[in-house]
Amino acid sequence: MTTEPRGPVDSSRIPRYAGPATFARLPRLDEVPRADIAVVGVPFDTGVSYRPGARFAPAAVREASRLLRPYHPALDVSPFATVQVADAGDIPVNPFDINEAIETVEHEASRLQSDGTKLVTIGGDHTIALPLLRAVAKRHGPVAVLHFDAHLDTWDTYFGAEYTHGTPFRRAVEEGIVDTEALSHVGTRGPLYGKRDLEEDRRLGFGIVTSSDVLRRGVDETVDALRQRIGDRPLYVSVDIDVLDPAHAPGTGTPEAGGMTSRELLEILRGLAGLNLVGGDVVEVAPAYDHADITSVAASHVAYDLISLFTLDSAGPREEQT
Ligand SMILES: [Mn+2]
Repeated sequence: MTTEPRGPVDSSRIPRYAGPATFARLPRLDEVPRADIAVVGVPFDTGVSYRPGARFAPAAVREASRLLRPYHPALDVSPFATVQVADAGDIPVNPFDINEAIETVEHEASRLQSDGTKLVTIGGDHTIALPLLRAVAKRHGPVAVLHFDAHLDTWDTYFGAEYTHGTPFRRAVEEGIVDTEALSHVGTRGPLYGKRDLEEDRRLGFGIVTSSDVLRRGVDETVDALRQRIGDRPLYVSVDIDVLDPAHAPGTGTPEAGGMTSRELLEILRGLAGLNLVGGDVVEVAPAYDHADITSVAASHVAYDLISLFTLDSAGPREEQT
């Protein structure tokens, strides 16, 4: 690429709170020739089992992302100056037909990735992880999955429905689109229906780092274990914001006490630098239950860290950048 990436609106000239919101004030995808990384919203919450409202998350997270600044000191990278990052808007999905919505997400995510663009998706409820995984598996084959969540999301059905926000990772294993040697849940906690939930989850191939494991082992040991399991496989990172304690993410559909802090989550994400990241999402923000944008701010930082990790990957090792 000979042309410089087009960066965000200059916040030293136009205040951050002015104008319509795109993610981090980035250009829209239709304002640039192509993007290395695109942020896309999926305003969908028809798959939820408890509180609805995640359909409003893409708009809320874009608003909360106005304060993101262009340099990431912990990763020593300026993502928006290094590669072209753009906001691809929202994928318009049918709120009345889950199967059609899943097809639309798969189709649109595949289309957006067709020229090598990597996607950071803002949900939406967790149902959308299935079509997003299908789209990355089409390009990369079965992928390793790092799944941050209070819940397993490997249940079989709810009220007879196979496609819900509690079932995407079981469907993904059944469809053969994930690498069952490298599937991990992080931050799991809270009551289950029974011990069988854990047995079935293990049988599907998942390893679990619980919320209390993160507390007891700490971030570094957690990161080491995860990196060993992932190796150099193509990796998809799915972040259900309810992995955070309700103190750090009150605005979500199925809150559980005893969760990670936003600091722990961001530190673990930064520990993934250098891995072969091929896609990521942050889901389950439900703004109507939020207070002072706590949850949307956390989600905007998760998306920013995913973008920064992609940038390090695209730009090569850090020492080669200058
Ligand atoms: Mn989930």
